[in-house]
Amino acid sequence: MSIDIKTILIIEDNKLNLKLIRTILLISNYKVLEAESAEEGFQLLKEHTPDIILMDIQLPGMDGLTATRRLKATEAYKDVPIIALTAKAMEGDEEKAKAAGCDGYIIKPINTRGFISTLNNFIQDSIFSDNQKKIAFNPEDLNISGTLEHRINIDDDTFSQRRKILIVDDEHLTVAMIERQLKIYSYDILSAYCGEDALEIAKTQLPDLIILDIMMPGIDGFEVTRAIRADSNTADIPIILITALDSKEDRIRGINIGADDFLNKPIMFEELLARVRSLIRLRAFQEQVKVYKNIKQSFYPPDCAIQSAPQSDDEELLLIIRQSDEPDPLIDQWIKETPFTIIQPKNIEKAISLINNKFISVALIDNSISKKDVHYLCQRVRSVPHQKNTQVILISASEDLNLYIEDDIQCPDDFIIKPFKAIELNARLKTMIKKKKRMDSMSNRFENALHAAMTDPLTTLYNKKYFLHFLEKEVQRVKRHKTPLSIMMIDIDDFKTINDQYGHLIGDIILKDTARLINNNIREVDMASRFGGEEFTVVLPYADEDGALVVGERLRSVIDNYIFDYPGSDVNYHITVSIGIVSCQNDPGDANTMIQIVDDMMYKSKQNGKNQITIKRMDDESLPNE
Ligand code: GH3
Ligand code: MG
Repeated sequence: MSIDIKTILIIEDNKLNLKLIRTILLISNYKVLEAESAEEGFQLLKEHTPDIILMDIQLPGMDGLTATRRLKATEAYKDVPIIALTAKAMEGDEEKAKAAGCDGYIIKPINTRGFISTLNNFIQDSIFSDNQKKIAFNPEDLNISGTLEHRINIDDDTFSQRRKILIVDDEHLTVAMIERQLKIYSYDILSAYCGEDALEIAKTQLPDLIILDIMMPGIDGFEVTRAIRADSNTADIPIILITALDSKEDRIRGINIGADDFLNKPIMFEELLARVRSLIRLRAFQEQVKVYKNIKQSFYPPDCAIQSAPQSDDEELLLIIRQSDEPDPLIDQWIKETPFTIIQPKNIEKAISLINNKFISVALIDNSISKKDVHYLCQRVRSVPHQKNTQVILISASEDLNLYIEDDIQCPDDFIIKPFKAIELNARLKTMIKKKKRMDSMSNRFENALHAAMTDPLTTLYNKKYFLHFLEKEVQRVKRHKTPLSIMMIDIDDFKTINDQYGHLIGDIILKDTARLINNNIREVDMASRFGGEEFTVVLPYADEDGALVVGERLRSVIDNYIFDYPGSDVNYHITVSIGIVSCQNDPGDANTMIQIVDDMMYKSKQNGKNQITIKRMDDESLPNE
């Protein structure tokens, strides 16, 4: 039984959170099902069996805890891990989630960096077997009435859609041969017999991959590569160059002008398929990065790209896994002379431990270990989040490579046939390291940028930009659905004195703790952010004047009664806050007006003696005069 891509069902009504979680999951090769309510989630469960469910606690209609209780009481689903998504860690939420049967919880805003590893922990801990998955699901068990249309997110087609490959060679026979073989694997094939046609097809059809012969009359493969890289529409399309055997210069030239990989003539099909698959994976990845970029841009201007630290090739670690009691002079000799840093674990267990704990660029697996172990190691490398772009090469003496290519997830990225030439292997490793780095820098850059774009580093609350984005969306929602909305501004009283008396370091710690107190004492649907220096905002969807006042008074008194007491300091600090609130029943005007009014209300609290709340209700009549 092959290990398939894990399926995650997200039940979450906040579209932005949904989109963020979806993107992170897709980028990490999960399949994503999504529902905006528990009822919709149940409908999806009739036809799909996810490996894990991420359940928002606060949902319209049936809430997440009730939904969890029902799923856990249903035979077919009792073993599917359910992770509660709690918007804020309200004290007691963890217990409530546990009592309802949740297997864990993740606090929103999700930490984009730790999210996947947290999730993987839950998946690895689960003892869910395939037999259990197949038990018929009876929707009656869940008391659902009526039907809802279910939908699967279109983005996950990235991993299943048919991919277009352009084959370019002036030898018709070579094109026909590659075409016939790749068609078996459900790729759509385009063909061209000269460089001019290749460029035309590349521009108009935007294939997912180009396999390109170097030696052609007219425009040769190098020139085609250069032209494709120079056009921004086609610059990202992966290119495999077909070179004559022993053409080291061609390879170096090819790398320099931007080819991604090479194949020797005569073409060996297993090699071809491995390279095609690994570059198509790169392509799918690039597309997901684009989705990621779009989300980021939806709430942050495009100036926040964080460059990942450039690494030199010398820092790249290579792992070679082989039967240690079988000396192999060829490999031994290569290890002695290669410029790369190689680690050789003594057995599979050591190899796994290295895969889990080190950053490996390329794992070379010798076929002296069993086929079962080769598959296991491939799958293992791909399941460790920080090695998701690590390349796997199988070194094989056998020509019978098709033994290893049945399954995409367990298939090596590339093959090297023994006896190999050291120069050949080194050149191949160089292109693989380059590819891995490209993928790493894309994922790091966007994960970092996304995280930085949303959060305030000191308090880890959302930042002002994200607050503005969120408020804008809430205002639109209120206009459509005519539900109440309140916002609150909280400013620490006399904070300058704290800084002046005790220093900015203590000031920072108090700011952080105040943020935590605010975050722990608002509802799950509320969203707290750091608006500026010692000023915080809370958006309270669905809260009217009375509701907002209850939350405001709770925050004011929690902070007023809190003693900030730190180890190593004998001072007990105390602060108070001034709060402004604006509430609207159905027409919030626009976000800027609300912010202006809530700011004025906060200043009124200051003027009236601090440590208090001033509230204003905005309604249709009062708006134009304010
Ligand atoms: P008021 O009661 O009128 O709000 O008085 P205040 O002293 O709190 O307000 P003021 O606007 O005069 O000063 C705000 C202070 O907050 C000054 C600034 O140094 C401090 N502050 C702003 N951001 C930070 C920060 O990130 N860390 C620290 N430690 N202090 C900060
Ligand atoms: Mg202040």
